Amino acid sequence: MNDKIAYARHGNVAVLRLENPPVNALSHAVRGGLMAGMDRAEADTGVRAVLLVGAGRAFIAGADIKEFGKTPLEPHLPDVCNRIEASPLLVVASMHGVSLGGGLEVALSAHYRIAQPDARLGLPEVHLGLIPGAGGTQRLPRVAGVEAALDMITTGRHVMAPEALAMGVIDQIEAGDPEAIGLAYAKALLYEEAARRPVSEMPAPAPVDWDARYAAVLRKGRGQISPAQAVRAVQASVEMPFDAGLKAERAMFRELMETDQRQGMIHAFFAERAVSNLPGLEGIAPRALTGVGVIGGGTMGAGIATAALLSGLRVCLIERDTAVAEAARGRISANLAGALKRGKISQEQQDAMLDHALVLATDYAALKDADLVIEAVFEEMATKKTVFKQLDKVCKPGAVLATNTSYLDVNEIAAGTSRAGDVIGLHFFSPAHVMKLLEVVVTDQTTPDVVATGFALGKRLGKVAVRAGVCDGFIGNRILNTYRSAADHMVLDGASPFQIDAALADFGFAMGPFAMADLAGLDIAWAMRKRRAPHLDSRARVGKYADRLCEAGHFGQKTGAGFYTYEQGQRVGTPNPDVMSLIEAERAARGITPRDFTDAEITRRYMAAMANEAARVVGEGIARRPLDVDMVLLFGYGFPRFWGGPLKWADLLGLPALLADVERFAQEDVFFWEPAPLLQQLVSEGRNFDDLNKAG
Ligand code: 3H9
Repeated sequence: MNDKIAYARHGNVAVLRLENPPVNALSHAVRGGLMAGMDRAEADTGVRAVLLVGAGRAFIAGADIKEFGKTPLEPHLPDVCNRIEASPLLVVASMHGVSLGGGLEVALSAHYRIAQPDARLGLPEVHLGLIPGAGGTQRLPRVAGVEAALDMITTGRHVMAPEALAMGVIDQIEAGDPEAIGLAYAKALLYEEAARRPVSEMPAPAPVDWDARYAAVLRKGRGQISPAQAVRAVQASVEMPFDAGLKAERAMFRELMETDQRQGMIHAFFAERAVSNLPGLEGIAPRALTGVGVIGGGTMGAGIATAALLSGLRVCLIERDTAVAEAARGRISANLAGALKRGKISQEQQDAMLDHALVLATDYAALKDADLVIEAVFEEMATKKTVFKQLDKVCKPGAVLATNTSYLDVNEIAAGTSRAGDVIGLHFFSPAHVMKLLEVVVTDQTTPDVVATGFALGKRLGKVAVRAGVCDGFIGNRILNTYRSAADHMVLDGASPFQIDAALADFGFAMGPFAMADLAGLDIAWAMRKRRAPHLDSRARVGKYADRLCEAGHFGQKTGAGFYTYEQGQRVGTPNPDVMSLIEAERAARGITPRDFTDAEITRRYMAAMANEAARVVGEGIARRPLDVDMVLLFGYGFPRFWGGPLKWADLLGLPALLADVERFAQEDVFFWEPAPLLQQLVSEGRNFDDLNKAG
């Protein structure tokens, strides 16, 4: 026994209580303690049953992810599970909070399972680039059938206790103290002389069309391997005897453990949690937030207001006249109706938000009590400055004044007020009530408690908040601008936008840059190009074909045509036949002889441009750490989670290889492909981006 497993005797039941806060992860010590606990219970005269229960807020959240990538130490979890199941004693699991991954596998090794009504169960290993590796793919199909098991394992989705009961994964639901309930259940089972019930002895479930399932899951995963591999593991549970199935599962698990995808996804898991931990802000209390103001009720302002309402904040939204304000209310109402439809809020909550929590006004004076105001008006410095002048006049002392600008200089906006320390950028992504990313843009003068308030708001709204410094485009849009240019250059030199989109979708992006531009609206990038044109370095290459599309009124999805053409109401288009002739005309005018690009070269150039600019953003201190950039791209730009982010991708590729790419490409365009100083420095020191993450 050890300090991770408490042993107690209650009559003829032995209780093994896991005590490994915060979530009872199955670390080496816990696994050892469970083995020893089972030995002790079996040797303890008079004990007839064992109850497994977790202390604190969860039964077990799974294997200890921090141990992944290190040499696995005995006892291994599959052996612990088999040991539990094979016990001659009756084994009961009492589940509360979460039972995830190895946690559910331990429970499935018990002979009976009881759970709290709000308990959550799941096998989320695919989100870590893995499959269950301690019998989950063999035991779950035996208790719940192949369909339910495939659904849970390939999606990693969590299931609430009532659904788990209906699936046969648990035997009973009861509210109360997990240990007391588990004890009563174990005693009742003993009283009824219930038999041991090892899942491994249950009959194998019925087969399905495995190849079709494999192909469907592979397609849906956009290049992610583990969900498809999970289909093969479940197949083994049907086609092989239990022990052979376990071996097959173990082999697949070990193979996946060695993949880059596993590393990328585990990086994402920890980075998502580390991103909001802000060195230097420890102990700094955020300002109180009960009511917020939003200036502007367009798509962005309405989305921000919706997010704030959904989080329980009061919202005062300012528009220029009553008619426009009513249109904003319509947008918010439609957003909330979506939340109601998805079961996120009740009808009463929706009514309360619209009738009481939301106030629409046309006079800035209505903001006098707001704790924080977010401006979401037209992207133009003069307009923003006018708004901030008025806010400065009406807002109470201590109110946080935020701008949702996506690229303007927040220092300049702040300087136009008498309270620059209270000014911050809060850059939401559209639709703001859905997208998880929030860039918290900190100016030279923003005070620490205002920064803390930005992060507190992000947390309250359920966002992944990332600190960014001031520059054109902050972290995300600045890097986007660079990799979009790389795509543009490839189009000028011979690739088609459609080949580029397809290659990047194969890499795992939700969408390629041209399909994405169609979705965002080609007019947005067009306006940006016009804004930048006077400041552009003469060596910069910028294609004109997209301008030609815009001049013809093709702004992408919203006009039915852009790089692709869209049938009425369709979001997936077919290549616009006019695009290639525009591009060919431009190549001819520039004297470019087009050449072929392979898909691999397209991906390599696009990623190299992204990672090189990301390195520059970190080197300049715009992002604090490489992982901050990774999270921005993951949560705001459709970057494939299984690569962990552009700088994790760079680490996995190897920084010398990345630098060699950049230097090779620089032979064609020395201006665009200038290596980032930080990249050069890390290569010369033999270090990588993760070393910087670890250094904080
Ligand atoms: C597995 O089980 C493989 C097996 O099939 C086979 C093995 C052979 N390990 O998220 P939170 C930490 S794979 C280590 O902020 P919440 C987390 O880092 C595993 N640490 O809280 C954080 O630490 P810190 C399958 C873990 O309430 C703290 O706990 N299981 C683990 O929002 C609090 O976490 C999973 O994939 C872990 N397994 O959410 C479950 N889990 O405070 C992954 C959490 O230092 N975990 N921590 O930043 C989760 O989904 C969420 O963390 C959970 C709690 C829902 C549990």
